[in-house]
Amino acid sequence: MKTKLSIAIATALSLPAIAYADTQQLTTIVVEGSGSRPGAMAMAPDSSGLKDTAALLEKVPGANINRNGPLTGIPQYRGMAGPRINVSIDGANMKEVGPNSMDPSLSHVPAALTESLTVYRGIAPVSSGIDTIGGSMKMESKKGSFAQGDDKYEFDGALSTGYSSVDSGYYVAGFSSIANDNHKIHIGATKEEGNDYKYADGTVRPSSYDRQALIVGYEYQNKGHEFGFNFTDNNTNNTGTPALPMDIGYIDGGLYNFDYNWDMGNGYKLETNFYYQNMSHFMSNYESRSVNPMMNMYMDNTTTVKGGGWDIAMTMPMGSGDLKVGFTGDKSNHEADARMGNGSVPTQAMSMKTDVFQGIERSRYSFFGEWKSDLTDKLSTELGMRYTYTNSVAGDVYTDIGAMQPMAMMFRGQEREKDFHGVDLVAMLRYAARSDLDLEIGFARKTRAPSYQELYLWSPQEATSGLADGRSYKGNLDLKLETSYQFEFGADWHTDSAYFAPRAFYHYVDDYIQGSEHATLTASQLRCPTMAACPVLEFNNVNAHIYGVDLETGYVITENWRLDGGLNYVGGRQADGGGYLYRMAPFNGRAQVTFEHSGFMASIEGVGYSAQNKVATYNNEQKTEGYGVMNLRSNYQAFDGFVIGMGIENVVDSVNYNHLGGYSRPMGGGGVNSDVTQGTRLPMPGRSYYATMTYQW
Ligand SMILES: [Cu+2]
Repeated sequence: MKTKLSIAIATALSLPAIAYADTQQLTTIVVEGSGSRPGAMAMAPDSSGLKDTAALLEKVPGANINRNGPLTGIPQYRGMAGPRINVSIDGANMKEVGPNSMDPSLSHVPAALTESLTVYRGIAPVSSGIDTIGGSMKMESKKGSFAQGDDKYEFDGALSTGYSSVDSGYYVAGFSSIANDNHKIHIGATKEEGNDYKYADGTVRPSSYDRQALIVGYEYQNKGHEFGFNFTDNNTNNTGTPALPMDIGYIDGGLYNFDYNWDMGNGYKLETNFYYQNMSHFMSNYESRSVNPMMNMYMDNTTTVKGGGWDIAMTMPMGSGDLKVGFTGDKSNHEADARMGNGSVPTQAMSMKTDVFQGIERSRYSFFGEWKSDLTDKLSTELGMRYTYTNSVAGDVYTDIGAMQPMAMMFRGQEREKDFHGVDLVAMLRYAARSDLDLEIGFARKTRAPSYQELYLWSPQEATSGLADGRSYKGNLDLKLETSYQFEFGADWHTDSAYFAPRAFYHYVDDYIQGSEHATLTASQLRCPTMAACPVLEFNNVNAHIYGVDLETGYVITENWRLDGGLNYVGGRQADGGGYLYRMAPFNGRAQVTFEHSGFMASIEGVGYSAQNKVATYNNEQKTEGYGVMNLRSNYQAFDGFVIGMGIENVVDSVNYNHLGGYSRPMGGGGVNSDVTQGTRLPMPGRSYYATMTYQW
């Protein structure tokens, strides 16, 4: 695995790479699409980043996380999140088993088994996937490396463990691969467990977690042919999602990946990927939290997803550049069965049953062509086009609940098969203005078909891909697809000792899907999210602007000292005067000073978030105050391959509220209940001491 890390580092800046990258079993973050400078960085060990791969996104320009629980981090990129971002896991577009995104794709493989996380900065290329309206990310699990040369063997592996004090959490991870120059097998496993986390004024309940993961694979390479089979399995047990109305009981299941690549020479290359996934999930409002005695309603929901897909692409020389053409597609089936028990835990015999989602099938067939070329020695271009046909159907629904019968009847009588045709276009121009300055300009049109939740939520429910706004939603069978027109301008200045790469963007989104009150929807929800009643929202098409600036910068002061930082600003509002968009990352920045000397590294990191006062009115989004956090990190390579890491996060133990973290949904009042008042913003973890230990060979 050393080889792949070093490659990533070598393609990074002309700056000295962060040396601890090579000495730790760490995930590499690759920020792709920065013109001449595909940047890569390995992250310093940090307690959250070891647990949740999505946490690494806070360090990527323009990216952030909508956090609904310790393992439930939904990627946000420039104000868009959830189904608007294409996330691939080992080349597969995984489908979440939770209709409320309790298992975002990045939670499938823990950070300790993740080789790299790639984020396309700015406009994502059409070749990176379907539905890239908000961006595109790809994660690769660890797979080890082939031996170089005949009769050689390569034996890679790592053992690591870590502890964090704020949740008394630990993880253990093991990975091993053995290979010659043709064959390679690998296996890896992790176990992570932690209690409810603490903050200066108490404990957030439930926020404990418990996950085991397994990865196994075989790969073969010979004379330009590569074949791989990979299996990744996630087994999550009771894990809190305090920003949602229920918690994870379990998430179980795996992803099977097959890929075959053939490098035919002379610039011709075939890449194929096939995958299948089968997962099941249980969530409830009574296993990890207490049921509100005034409502006395016990609820659970069992869900499944079966899905699969393919990605076939061929690259060939064309004109002055390379043309890549491809055929991508997938199909997924979703079921969600809810049970309610009045005054007691529901059982098969004694409960009121409701099909929240029944017989959902969503299929996508998509073709693309992408041409990349150097036009002159200073000018290069990327032109792409993708056409996607999305077909979506839903079955009949059943409910035992009398009050919901008319809605079920109405849904059964409606045409539920929907077709969407989306055309994506990308045009980018990159210009090397000087040897140390690259400029980039880009235009795109990106589309996204409505999700099955947005279409088929037939009764007011909170199954909304993790919006966590406390509101019940109703689907809308008349939704149109979203179309975003995107403009991007970036500059990239880099010398031997410094870099500065700002980017500005403006997106106009036609038919942006968000909730709105509706005249015919007279039903109101009983709590939202406290005891106050409020109107149910319906998904509708509006128009929106999203705009902003993000930048990354760094400076190597001396051989031992370096400085890195970033700033992110995003704003979004409805074009038709309907107010601001929901859950937009506040203006934020980070700066880190790093000292390195012969195997020892120490850094001090400052993270600042400004207040978010530009909040959505349609769902009464709450404002959030600004905050600053200081983190101290260090690690030491005691001998070759053995590294100890230690640090303190939130050193001053301040109480901070993450605007992207949602409201506390469980009962408040302390004791077995949360110390956070129901319906108020969830505090972030307090001071945490952490330690990690890694041995790598
Ligand atoms: Cu769930």
